Amino acid sequence: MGIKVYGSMVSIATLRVLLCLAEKDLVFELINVDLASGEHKRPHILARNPFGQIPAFEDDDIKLFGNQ
Ligand SMILES: N[C@@H](CCC(=O)N[C@@H](CS)C(=O)NCC(=O)O)C(=O)O
Repeated sequence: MGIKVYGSMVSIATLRVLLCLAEKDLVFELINVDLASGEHKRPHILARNPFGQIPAFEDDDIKLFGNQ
């Protein structure tokens, strides 16, 4: 339930999303994805972003992701 962002505080793309959510004063949960260990290429992230990149955004049934 609620807004979930799968990402990392060392990811500029993640920080862009978090900035927008903060500007709108929205409550969200950041689920850390460890880029250094390649976690973004593992199945639980690929299921949320088939390009294997972060961030991936979920708000109940709304699922968003980007790519290059
Ligand atoms: N246009 C995408 C870019 C996402 C992106 O480049 N994410 C980087 C981290 S900042 C990433 O996942 N890099 C790992 C990779 O490409 O394997 C977005 O804004 O969501």
